Amino acid sequence: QEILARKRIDIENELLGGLMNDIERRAFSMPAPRDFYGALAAGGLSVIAEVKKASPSKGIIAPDFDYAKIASAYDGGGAEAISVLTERHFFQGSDTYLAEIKELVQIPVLRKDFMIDERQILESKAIGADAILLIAGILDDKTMRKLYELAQESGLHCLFEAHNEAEVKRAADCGARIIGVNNRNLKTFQIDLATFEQLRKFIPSGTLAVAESGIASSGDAQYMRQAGADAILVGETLMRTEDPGAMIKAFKE
Ligand code: IGP
Repeated sequence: QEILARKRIDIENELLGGLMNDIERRAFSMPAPRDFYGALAAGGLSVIAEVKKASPSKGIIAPDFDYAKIASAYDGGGAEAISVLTERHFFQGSDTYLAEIKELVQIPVLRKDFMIDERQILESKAIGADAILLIAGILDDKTMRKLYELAQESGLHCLFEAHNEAEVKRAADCGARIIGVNNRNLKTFQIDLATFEQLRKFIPSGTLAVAESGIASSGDAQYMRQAGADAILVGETLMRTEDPGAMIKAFKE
């Protein structure tokens, strides 16, 4: 709730301050987004590697945060896509990180943020995102559909995030082609990898299933794959390792 309250203030400040025209202009001058769905659907276990400096549950994860170096290591290390936190106050993210990383890498880039307002879609396009996150738990059906529709008009793919059966079903009913199950409860921050396994069966066939959060070893990655994950989304573990490429490789074995 606190994160969403801050997000609303951010949106008003940035987007209402006469900046919307500029964002629109930039959004429409961007090249077509990269194919996030296609990157994940290529077969085997795909890895979405996350660039995240800090989080509310873990505090500072990467004190000497060299996001360009990390993103290059992910790209060269065989990740299928990169997720970049852009939320400022709780994750110490930035739109600039995403924009710079997009220029640096070849693979699609997911904007990891709390999308609650229509204006954030064009903003995402303008900063170079190829895909956005839609968290079912913070959106009502009407807003989720509207954001999805606008994203599709902008050529952005959507990763829908769910944490219980009802949310998976709402995302599926909305027409989601990629559904992520967050193993972390966003209210308590508790991790339970069995969440993915329990909810996988509610994700329709033909829809990509992404296991998110708490993946700390190649054993965890294998568990997610055996439970039916097409992709895993890994942040903290990859941020803390010396050799992200080796770890991505181990996840896929
Ligand atoms: C990554 P982890 O435990 O590997 O660092 O988790 C990712 O799933 C997590 O950052 C995340 C997230 C979110 C962050 C999942 N859903 C929504 C912000 C907002």
